Amino acid sequence: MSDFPKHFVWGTATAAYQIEGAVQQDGRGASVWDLFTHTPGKIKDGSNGDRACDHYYRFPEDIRLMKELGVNAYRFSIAWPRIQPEGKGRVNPKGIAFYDRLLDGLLEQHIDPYATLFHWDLPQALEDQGGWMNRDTAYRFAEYAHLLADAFQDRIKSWITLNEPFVVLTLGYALGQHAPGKAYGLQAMPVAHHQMLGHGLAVQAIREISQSPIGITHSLAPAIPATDRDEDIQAATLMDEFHNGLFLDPLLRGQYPKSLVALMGEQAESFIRTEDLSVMSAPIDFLGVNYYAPDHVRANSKAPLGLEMVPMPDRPKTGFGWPIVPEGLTQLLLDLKERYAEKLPPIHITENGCSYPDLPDAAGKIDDSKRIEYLELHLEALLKALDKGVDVRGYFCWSLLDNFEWAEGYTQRFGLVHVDFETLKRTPKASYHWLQQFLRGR
Ligand code: GCO
Repeated sequence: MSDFPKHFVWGTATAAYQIEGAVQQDGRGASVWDLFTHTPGKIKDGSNGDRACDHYYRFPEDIRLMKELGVNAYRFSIAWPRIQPEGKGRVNPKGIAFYDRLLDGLLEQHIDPYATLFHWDLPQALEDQGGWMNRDTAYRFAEYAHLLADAFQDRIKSWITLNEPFVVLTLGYALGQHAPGKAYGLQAMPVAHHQMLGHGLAVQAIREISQSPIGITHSLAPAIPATDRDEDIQAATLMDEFHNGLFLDPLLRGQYPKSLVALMGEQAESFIRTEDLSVMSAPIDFLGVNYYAPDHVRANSKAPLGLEMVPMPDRPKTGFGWPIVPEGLTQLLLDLKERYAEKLPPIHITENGCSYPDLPDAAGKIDDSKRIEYLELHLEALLKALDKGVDVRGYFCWSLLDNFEWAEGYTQRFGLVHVDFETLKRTPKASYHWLQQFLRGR
């Protein structure tokens, strides 16, 4: 093949809380990230998403940037608290109206909307009832999905139910580093199960109304042992099952990895019901894969799961300190193909990108050559997987805009477009122009 297929999907990705701002405008309810970011000490630079990129008001300019970039798709997320301020019941018409306008703007420019229904901004009112620790939230999520399908029908060209339930489990409920800031450790496992149950119920709810493809986005990574010692190899195997298998096995096989059922122990009986696994494994049309870097794993008997993530000393790093390992993307995709074979649906890379402290020079230009190199290397790695028969249909660069990077606040910049968070001025970086040129040929 040695080039991307003619009808390959090229997009950029964002998320509501990271770019929209307008957190108290037009009837939006509070999300767990509103409370978390306004709790002192939670965010590295003490910032929040109250204004972010002001995308709620500036989305026409951002659509123009996508159009000029030459992408044919845009992955964004719908803020649940804009649609149902209490997470259930009452629907906020101004919330529906905002996404109506956004969809119209995208469709006018022939940019296919890929909508993520949950990208971490759970309505606080649901968290007050236990959030994803509470099985009821799965059913509230399905109701929310159903009303979105009813409101937007097939103007949403692809539905993505959840974004990265692994990160919600680990950072949101096990370690407390993300909203809602719970540190339940391994007692947080119901969060994994209830999110995947919500996914399965939402697939059923959407399919009652919409014919558009439905998928889910997972953060996935190959697990690399830090040394060839047996204990590190075993630790990497466990990390692979915890990071990848915990979500992909129920989704694609209708069962949990045996090692994790043992790990969950008795608590598993308290939240896993037999019929749940068949709901979770409802056939999907695509699997969204977010890839940034591998998991580099070492055994540590004192750590939870008996393992820890360690730096990769011999690899270049991004501005975020993440190792640059493009071959990890090829390996991940080949592993998925081998493990799940005919159960593996087509794949979209729904996020890939890097953070660097990009600032304009005296002439106002931003020469982010390292981002260009990162993207080139990862697209080459992606092409290697396609050449070996992995069915990848699309690639979404994270991110269109510099934005609110969760617990890092505005200290990390992932955008193809620089945002001055004082003036909100958008400035396309060199990587934007590079990608524009790359897409022109396609
Ligand atoms: C994620 C989230 C994004 C992040 C991006 C950079 O994958 O963690 O989907 O919201 O901002 O990945 O960390």
